[in-house]
Amino acid sequence: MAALLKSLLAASEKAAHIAQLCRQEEALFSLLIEEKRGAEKNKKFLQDFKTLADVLIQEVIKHDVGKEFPELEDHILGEESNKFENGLGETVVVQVCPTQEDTAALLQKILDRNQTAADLLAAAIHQEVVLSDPAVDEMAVEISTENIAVWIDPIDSTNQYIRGRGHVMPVDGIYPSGLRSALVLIGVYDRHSGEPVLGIINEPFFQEDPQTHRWQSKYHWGISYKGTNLSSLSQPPLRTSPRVVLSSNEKPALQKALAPLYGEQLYFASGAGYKMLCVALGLADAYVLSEGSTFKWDSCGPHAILRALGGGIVDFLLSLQAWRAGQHKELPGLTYNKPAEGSVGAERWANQGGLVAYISQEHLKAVMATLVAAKDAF
Ligand code: 2IP
Ligand code: CA
Ligand code: CA
Repeated sequence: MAALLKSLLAASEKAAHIAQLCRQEEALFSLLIEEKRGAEKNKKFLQDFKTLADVLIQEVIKHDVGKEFPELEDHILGEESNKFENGLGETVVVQVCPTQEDTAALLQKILDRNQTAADLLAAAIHQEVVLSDPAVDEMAVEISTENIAVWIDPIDSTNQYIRGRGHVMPVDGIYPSGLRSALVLIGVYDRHSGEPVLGIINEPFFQEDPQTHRWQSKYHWGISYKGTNLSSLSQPPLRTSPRVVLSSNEKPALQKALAPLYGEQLYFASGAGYKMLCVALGLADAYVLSEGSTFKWDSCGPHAILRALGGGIVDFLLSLQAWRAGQHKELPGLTYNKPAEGSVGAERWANQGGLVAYISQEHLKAVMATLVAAKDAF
Protein backbone atom coordinates (compact mmCIF):
# COMPACT_ATOMS: atom_id res chain seq x y z
CA MET A 1 0.00 0.00 0.00
CA ALA A 2 2.83 2.37 0.84
CA ALA A 3 4.11 1.65 -2.68
CA LEU A 4 0.78 2.61 -4.26
CA LEU A 5 0.43 5.75 -2.12
CA LYS A 6 4.01 6.71 -2.97
CA SER A 7 3.47 6.16 -6.67
CA LEU A 8 0.26 8.23 -6.69
CA LEU A 9 1.87 11.03 -4.67
CA ALA A 10 4.85 11.15 -7.04
CA ALA A 11 2.44 11.28 -9.99
CA SER A 12 0.52 14.12 -8.30
CA GLU A 13 3.78 16.04 -7.84
CA LYS A 14 4.62 15.63 -11.52
CA ALA A 15 1.09 16.71 -12.40
CA ALA A 16 1.45 19.79 -10.18
CA HIS A 17 4.75 20.60 -11.86
CA ILE A 18 3.18 20.47 -15.33
CA ALA A 19 0.32 22.69 -14.13
CA GLN A 20 2.86 25.20 -12.77
CA LEU A 21 4.97 25.02 -15.92
CA CYS A 22 2.04 25.93 -18.18
CA ARG A 23 1.67 29.15 -16.20
CA GLN A 24 5.35 29.94 -15.69
CA GLU A 25 6.98 29.32 -19.05
CA GLU A 26 6.23 32.05 -21.55
CA ALA A 27 6.04 29.57 -24.47
CA LEU A 28 3.28 27.62 -22.72
CA PHE A 29 1.60 30.50 -20.91
CA SER A 30 0.96 32.34 -24.17
CA LEU A 31 -0.84 29.24 -25.48
CA LEU A 32 -2.96 29.01 -22.36
CA ILE A 33 -4.02 32.63 -22.64
CA GLU A 34 -4.51 32.49 -26.40
CA GLU A 35 -7.38 30.09 -25.77
CA LYS A 36 -9.49 32.89 -24.42
CA ARG A 37 -9.55 34.70 -27.74
CA GLY A 38 -10.00 31.65 -29.88
CA ALA A 39 -11.65 33.05 -32.98
CA GLU A 40 -8.68 33.61 -35.30
CA LYS A 41 -6.88 30.49 -34.30
CA ASN A 42 -4.92 28.34 -36.71
CA LYS A 43 -7.18 25.50 -37.68
CA LYS A 44 -4.40 22.96 -37.26
CA PHE A 45 -4.20 23.89 -33.62
CA LEU A 46 -6.17 21.97 -31.02
CA GLN A 47 -9.24 23.90 -29.97
CA ASP A 48 -8.03 24.25 -26.54
CA PHE A 49 -4.60 24.27 -24.95
CA LYS A 50 -6.24 24.20 -21.52
CA THR A 51 -7.74 20.86 -22.47
CA LEU A 52 -4.36 19.66 -23.73
CA ALA A 53 -2.77 20.52 -20.36
CA ASP A 54 -5.57 18.61 -18.60
CA VAL A 55 -5.32 15.60 -20.91
CA LEU A 56 -1.54 15.50 -20.62
CA ILE A 57 -1.62 15.53 -16.83
CA GLN A 58 -4.19 12.76 -16.78
CA GLU A 59 -2.17 10.66 -19.24
CA VAL A 60 1.03 11.18 -17.25
CA ILE A 61 -0.59 9.94 -14.04
CA LYS A 62 -2.08 6.98 -15.89
CA HIS A 63 1.24 6.16 -17.55
CA ASP A 64 3.45 6.45 -14.46
CA VAL A 65 1.12 4.58 -12.10
CA GLY A 66 0.18 2.01 -14.77
CA LYS A 67 3.88 1.25 -15.34
CA GLU A 68 4.35 0.35 -11.69
CA PHE A 69 0.97 -1.37 -11.30
CA PRO A 70 0.07 -2.88 -14.70
CA GLU A 71 -3.04 -4.52 -13.19
CA LEU A 72 -4.43 -1.01 -12.61
CA GLU A 73 -3.86 0.29 -16.11
CA ASP A 74 -7.41 -0.31 -17.35
CA HIS A 75 -8.91 0.99 -14.14
CA ILE A 76 -7.46 4.49 -14.08
CA LEU A 77 -10.08 6.86 -15.39
CA GLY A 78 -10.48 10.59 -15.36
CA GLU A 79 -12.40 13.60 -16.49
CA GLU A 80 -10.74 13.88 -19.88
CA SER A 81 -10.62 11.69 -22.97
CA ASN A 82 -7.18 11.40 -24.62
CA LYS A 83 -8.62 11.62 -28.13
CA PHE A 84 -9.54 14.95 -29.50
CA GLU A 85 -10.02 16.71 -32.77
CA ASN A 86 -8.09 19.64 -34.19
CA GLY A 87 -9.74 22.33 -36.29
CA LEU A 88 -9.22 20.28 -39.46
CA GLY A 89 -11.29 17.42 -38.12
CA GLU A 90 -8.25 15.19 -37.52
CA THR A 91 -8.33 13.01 -34.43
CA VAL A 92 -5.26 13.26 -32.26
CA VAL A 93 -4.48 10.77 -29.50
CA VAL A 94 -2.47 12.30 -26.69
CA GLN A 95 -0.20 9.82 -24.97
CA VAL A 96 3.09 9.46 -23.18
CA CYS A 97 5.56 7.79 -25.57
CA PRO A 98 8.44 5.47 -24.56
CA THR A 99 11.06 8.22 -24.88
CA GLN A 100 11.15 11.97 -24.27
CA GLU A 101 12.07 12.54 -27.93
CA ASP A 102 9.03 10.58 -29.14
CA THR A 103 6.73 12.47 -26.78
CA ALA A 104 8.21 15.79 -27.94
CA ALA A 105 7.65 14.76 -31.58
CA LEU A 106 4.02 13.84 -30.90
CA LEU A 107 3.42 17.09 -29.02
CA GLN A 108 4.99 19.06 -31.87
CA LYS A 109 2.33 17.70 -34.20
CA ILE A 110 -0.40 18.61 -31.76
CA LEU A 111 1.05 22.05 -31.09
CA ASP A 112 1.47 22.94 -34.74
CA ARG A 113 5.28 22.63 -34.73
CA ASN A 114 5.84 24.77 -31.66
CA GLN A 115 9.11 23.10 -30.72
CA THR A 116 9.86 25.10 -27.57
CA ALA A 117 6.48 24.32 -26.05
CA ALA A 118 6.71 20.63 -27.05
CA ASP A 119 10.23 20.25 -25.59
CA LEU A 120 9.31 21.92 -22.31
CA LEU A 121 6.29 19.69 -21.83
CA ALA A 122 8.09 16.50 -22.88
CA ALA A 123 10.92 17.18 -20.41
CA ALA A 124 8.41 17.64 -17.57
CA ILE A 125 6.49 14.52 -18.59
CA HIS A 126 9.59 12.31 -18.57
CA GLN A 127 11.21 13.80 -15.49
CA GLU A 128 11.75 11.31 -12.70
CA VAL A 129 10.13 12.40 -9.45
CA VAL A 130 11.69 10.85 -6.36
CA LEU A 131 9.48 11.24 -3.34
CA SER A 132 11.13 11.50 0.02
CA ASP A 133 8.53 11.35 2.77
CA PRO A 134 9.28 9.24 5.88
CA ALA A 135 5.63 9.30 7.01
CA VAL A 136 4.65 7.57 3.75
CA ASP A 137 7.52 5.05 3.96
CA GLU A 138 6.47 4.03 7.46
CA MET A 139 2.86 3.45 6.52
CA ALA A 140 1.88 -0.23 6.61
CA VAL A 141 -1.62 -0.84 5.24
CA GLU A 142 -2.06 -3.68 2.77
CA ILE A 143 -4.71 -3.24 0.10
CA SER A 144 -5.04 -5.46 -2.93
CA THR A 145 -4.65 -3.56 -6.19
CA GLU A 146 -6.83 -6.24 -7.83
CA ASN A 147 -10.02 -4.71 -6.45
CA ILE A 148 -9.47 -1.01 -6.81
CA ALA A 149 -9.83 1.68 -9.43
CA VAL A 150 -8.77 5.32 -9.71
CA TRP A 151 -10.54 8.61 -10.56
CA ILE A 152 -8.43 11.59 -11.64
CA ASP A 153 -9.33 15.24 -12.02
CA PRO A 154 -6.08 16.53 -13.56
CA ILE A 155 -6.98 20.16 -12.80
CA ASP A 156 -10.02 21.10 -10.77
CA SER A 157 -11.22 24.73 -10.85
CA THR A 158 -9.91 25.21 -14.38
CA ASN A 159 -11.53 28.64 -14.66
CA GLN A 160 -9.43 29.93 -11.79
CA TYR A 161 -6.38 28.16 -13.23
CA ILE A 162 -6.73 29.99 -16.54
CA ARG A 163 -7.51 33.32 -14.91
CA GLY A 164 -4.46 32.77 -12.76
CA ARG A 165 -4.80 35.33 -10.01
CA GLY A 166 -2.02 34.50 -7.53
CA HIS A 167 -2.61 37.18 -4.92
CA VAL A 168 -6.20 36.86 -3.77
CA MET A 169 -6.57 37.60 -0.04
CA PRO A 170 -8.04 34.80 2.05
CA VAL A 171 -11.07 35.36 4.28
CA ASP A 172 -10.44 33.59 7.59
CA GLY A 173 -8.04 31.24 5.78
CA ILE A 174 -10.42 30.49 2.88
CA TYR A 175 -9.42 31.75 -0.58
CA PRO A 176 -12.64 32.84 -2.35
CA SER A 177 -10.98 32.50 -5.79
CA GLY A 178 -7.61 32.50 -7.55
CA LEU A 179 -4.89 29.96 -8.22
CA ARG A 180 -5.09 28.49 -4.74
CA SER A 181 -8.32 26.71 -5.68
CA ALA A 182 -6.75 24.92 -8.70
CA LEU A 183 -5.98 21.39 -7.51
CA VAL A 184 -4.92 17.96 -8.73
CA LEU A 185 -7.35 15.35 -7.37
CA ILE A 186 -6.71 11.60 -7.27
CA GLY A 187 -9.11 9.14 -5.66
CA VAL A 188 -8.91 5.36 -5.27
CA TYR A 189 -12.08 3.36 -4.67
CA ASP A 190 -13.13 -0.24 -4.15
CA ARG A 191 -14.46 -1.59 -7.45
CA HIS A 192 -17.05 -3.77 -5.73
CA SER A 193 -18.41 -1.61 -2.92
CA GLY A 194 -17.73 1.72 -4.66
CA GLU A 195 -16.37 3.17 -1.41
CA PRO A 196 -13.43 5.58 -1.48
CA VAL A 197 -10.31 4.14 0.13
CA LEU A 198 -7.42 6.48 -0.67
CA GLY A 199 -7.28 10.12 -1.66
CA ILE A 200 -4.71 12.70 -2.71
CA ILE A 201 -5.18 16.44 -3.05
CA ASN A 202 -2.22 18.28 -4.51
CA GLU A 203 -2.13 22.08 -4.38
CA PRO A 204 0.20 23.16 -7.23
CA PHE A 205 -0.08 26.81 -6.23
CA PHE A 206 0.33 26.52 -2.49
CA GLN A 207 3.11 29.07 -2.09
CA GLU A 208 5.02 31.47 -4.30
CA ASP A 209 8.74 31.88 -3.74
CA PRO A 210 9.19 35.66 -3.26
CA GLN A 211 12.63 35.62 -4.95
CA THR A 212 12.12 33.37 -7.96
CA HIS A 213 8.32 33.81 -8.23
CA ARG A 214 8.12 30.06 -8.75
CA TRP A 215 5.19 28.21 -7.21
CA GLN A 216 5.64 25.41 -4.73
CA SER A 217 3.16 22.60 -4.34
CA LYS A 218 1.83 20.82 -1.27
CA TYR A 219 0.08 17.48 -1.06
CA HIS A 220 -2.34 15.88 1.40
CA TRP A 221 -3.41 12.25 1.58
CA GLY A 222 -5.79 10.03 3.47
CA ILE A 223 -6.55 6.32 3.66
CA SER A 224 -9.72 4.77 5.01
CA TYR A 225 -9.63 1.03 4.52
CA LYS A 226 -11.16 -1.80 6.53
CA GLY A 227 -11.26 0.16 9.75
CA THR A 228 -7.81 1.70 9.40
CA ASN A 229 -7.78 5.47 9.05
CA LEU A 230 -4.56 7.33 8.29
CA SER A 231 -3.89 10.81 6.93
CA SER A 232 -1.19 13.42 6.45
CA LEU A 233 -3.69 15.78 8.10
CA SER A 234 -4.89 15.64 11.68
CA GLN A 235 -8.47 15.86 12.81
CA PRO A 236 -9.19 19.57 13.24
CA PRO A 237 -10.31 20.73 16.70
CA LEU A 238 -14.02 21.35 17.33
CA ARG A 239 -15.07 24.89 16.47
CA THR A 240 -17.27 26.93 18.79
CA SER A 241 -19.16 28.71 16.03
CA PRO A 242 -19.52 26.47 12.97
CA ARG A 243 -18.76 27.57 9.42
CA VAL A 244 -19.96 26.38 6.03
CA VAL A 245 -18.34 26.89 2.64
CA LEU A 246 -20.56 27.17 -0.46
CA SER A 247 -20.27 27.69 -4.20
CA SER A 248 -20.80 31.34 -5.12
CA ASN A 249 -23.57 30.02 -7.41
CA GLU A 250 -25.42 28.29 -4.58
CA LYS A 251 -29.19 28.89 -4.43
CA PRO A 252 -30.25 31.70 -2.07
CA ALA A 253 -32.91 29.32 -0.64
CA LEU A 254 -30.18 26.98 0.61
CA GLN A 255 -28.19 29.85 2.08
CA LYS A 256 -31.32 30.99 3.92
CA ALA A 257 -32.08 27.48 5.15
CA LEU A 258 -28.59 27.17 6.65
CA ALA A 259 -28.72 30.53 8.45
CA PRO A 260 -30.00 29.13 11.80
CA LEU A 261 -26.90 26.93 12.07
CA TYR A 262 -24.24 29.24 10.67
CA GLY A 263 -25.56 32.77 11.12
CA GLU A 264 -23.04 35.00 9.37
CA GLN A 265 -20.45 32.22 9.08
CA LEU A 266 -21.14 31.57 5.40
CA TYR A 267 -18.02 31.45 3.20
CA PHE A 268 -17.83 31.27 -0.57
CA ALA A 269 -15.09 29.70 -2.68
CA SER A 270 -14.43 28.44 -6.22
CA GLY A 271 -13.54 24.83 -6.94
CA ALA A 272 -15.43 21.82 -5.67
CA GLY A 273 -12.18 20.09 -4.63
CA TYR A 274 -10.95 23.23 -2.88
CA LYS A 275 -14.14 23.50 -0.81
CA MET A 276 -13.70 19.85 0.25
CA LEU A 277 -10.08 20.63 1.14
CA CYS A 278 -11.29 23.55 3.31
CA VAL A 279 -13.44 21.05 5.26
CA ALA A 280 -10.53 18.58 5.63
CA LEU A 281 -8.26 21.39 6.86
CA GLY A 282 -10.86 22.47 9.42
CA LEU A 283 -11.34 25.88 7.78
CA ALA A 284 -15.04 25.00 7.46
CA ASP A 285 -17.16 22.29 9.09
CA ALA A 286 -19.18 21.50 5.96
CA TYR A 287 -19.59 22.15 2.24
CA VAL A 288 -23.20 21.85 1.11
CA LEU A 289 -24.07 21.68 -2.60
CA SER A 290 -27.71 21.41 -3.62
CA GLU A 291 -27.05 20.65 -7.31
CA GLY A 292 -25.51 17.90 -9.39
CA SER A 293 -22.62 20.02 -10.66
CA THR A 294 -19.76 17.88 -9.37
CA PHE A 295 -18.46 14.55 -10.67
CA LYS A 296 -16.94 11.35 -9.29
CA TRP A 297 -13.43 12.62 -10.12
CA ASP A 298 -14.09 15.78 -8.04
CA SER A 299 -15.15 14.05 -4.86
CA CYS A 300 -13.47 10.60 -4.72
CA GLY A 301 -10.04 11.71 -3.45
CA PRO A 302 -11.28 14.37 -0.98
CA HIS A 303 -13.96 11.91 0.22
CA ALA A 304 -11.29 9.33 1.21
CA ILE A 305 -9.34 12.01 3.09
CA LEU A 306 -12.47 13.20 4.93
CA ARG A 307 -13.31 9.62 5.92
CA ALA A 308 -9.81 9.12 7.26
CA LEU A 309 -10.43 12.16 9.51
CA GLY A 310 -13.82 10.98 10.81
CA GLY A 311 -15.96 12.86 8.29
CA GLY A 312 -17.29 12.00 4.85
CA ILE A 313 -19.50 13.02 1.93
CA VAL A 314 -23.18 12.09 1.57
CA ASP A 315 -25.71 12.58 -1.23
CA PHE A 316 -27.66 15.78 -0.42
CA LEU A 317 -31.07 14.78 -1.84
CA LEU A 318 -30.99 11.14 -0.74
CA SER A 319 -29.91 12.17 2.75
CA LEU A 320 -32.74 14.69 3.02
CA GLN A 321 -35.20 11.94 2.05
CA ALA A 322 -33.67 9.49 4.51
CA TRP A 323 -33.66 12.04 7.33
CA ARG A 324 -37.29 12.95 6.68
CA ALA A 325 -38.14 9.23 6.82
CA GLY A 326 -36.58 9.03 10.29
CA GLN A 327 -33.22 7.52 9.30
CA HIS A 328 -30.66 9.61 11.17
CA LYS A 329 -27.72 7.21 11.06
CA GLU A 330 -25.64 5.98 8.14
CA LEU A 331 -26.92 8.47 5.63
CA PRO A 332 -26.28 7.55 1.96
CA GLY A 333 -22.62 8.26 1.23
CA LEU A 334 -21.38 8.93 -2.30
CA THR A 335 -20.04 5.88 -4.13
CA TYR A 336 -17.80 5.72 -7.17
CA ASN A 337 -18.28 2.53 -9.17
CA LYS A 338 -21.67 2.92 -10.86
CA PRO A 339 -22.73 5.35 -13.57
CA ALA A 340 -26.11 7.08 -13.24
CA GLU A 341 -28.74 5.17 -15.18
CA GLY A 342 -30.32 6.93 -18.12
CA SER A 343 -27.61 9.59 -18.40
CA VAL A 344 -25.06 10.04 -21.17
CA GLY A 345 -21.49 11.40 -21.38
CA ALA A 346 -19.93 13.03 -18.33
CA GLU A 347 -23.39 13.26 -16.72
CA ARG A 348 -23.21 9.51 -16.09
CA TRP A 349 -20.56 10.22 -13.48
CA ALA A 350 -22.15 13.31 -11.92
CA ASN A 351 -22.97 13.39 -8.22
CA GLN A 352 -26.51 14.11 -9.36
CA GLY A 353 -28.16 14.55 -5.96
CA GLY A 354 -25.72 17.23 -4.78
CA LEU A 355 -23.60 16.61 -1.69
CA VAL A 356 -22.79 17.41 1.90
CA ALA A 357 -19.08 17.12 2.78
CA TYR A 358 -18.57 17.19 6.55
CA ILE A 359 -15.81 16.92 9.09
CA SER A 360 -17.67 14.95 11.79
CA GLN A 361 -20.85 12.89 12.21
CA GLU A 362 -22.14 15.38 14.79
CA HIS A 363 -21.78 18.19 12.35
CA LEU A 364 -23.51 16.27 9.56
CA LYS A 365 -26.46 15.71 11.89
CA ALA A 366 -26.60 19.43 12.69
CA VAL A 367 -26.66 20.24 8.94
CA MET A 368 -29.42 17.70 8.21
CA ALA A 369 -31.59 18.79 11.15
CA THR A 370 -31.23 22.44 10.08
CA LEU A 371 -32.12 21.70 6.44
CA VAL A 372 -35.15 19.62 7.32
CA ALA A 373 -36.35 22.26 9.80
CA ALA A 374 -36.33 24.76 6.93
CA LYS A 375 -39.53 23.03 5.75
CA ASP A 376 -40.48 23.92 2.19
CA ALA A 377 -37.11 25.17 1.05
CA PHE A 378 -36.31 21.99 -0.96
C1 2IP B 1 -15.56 22.15 -11.59
C2 2IP B 1 -14.91 23.17 -10.68
C3 2IP B 1 -15.91 24.24 -10.40
C4 2IP B 1 -17.07 23.70 -9.61
C5 2IP B 1 -17.69 22.53 -10.36
C6 2IP B 1 -16.65 21.49 -10.79
O1 2IP B 1 -14.59 21.27 -12.08
O2 2IP B 1 -14.47 22.62 -9.47
O3 2IP B 1 -15.24 25.26 -9.73
O4 2IP B 1 -18.02 24.72 -9.42
O5 2IP B 1 -18.63 21.93 -9.55
O6 2IP B 1 -17.25 20.47 -11.53
P1 2IP B 1 -17.97 25.75 -8.19
O7 2IP B 1 -16.68 26.51 -8.28
O8 2IP B 1 -19.19 26.59 -8.36
O9 2IP B 1 -17.99 24.88 -6.97
P2 2IP B 1 -13.60 21.64 -13.36
O10 2IP B 1 -12.91 22.91 -13.07
O11 2IP B 1 -12.69 20.43 -13.33
O12 2IP B 1 -14.48 21.67 -14.56
CA1 CA C 1 -13.52 19.14 -11.50
CA1 CA D 1 -10.91 19.36 -14.38
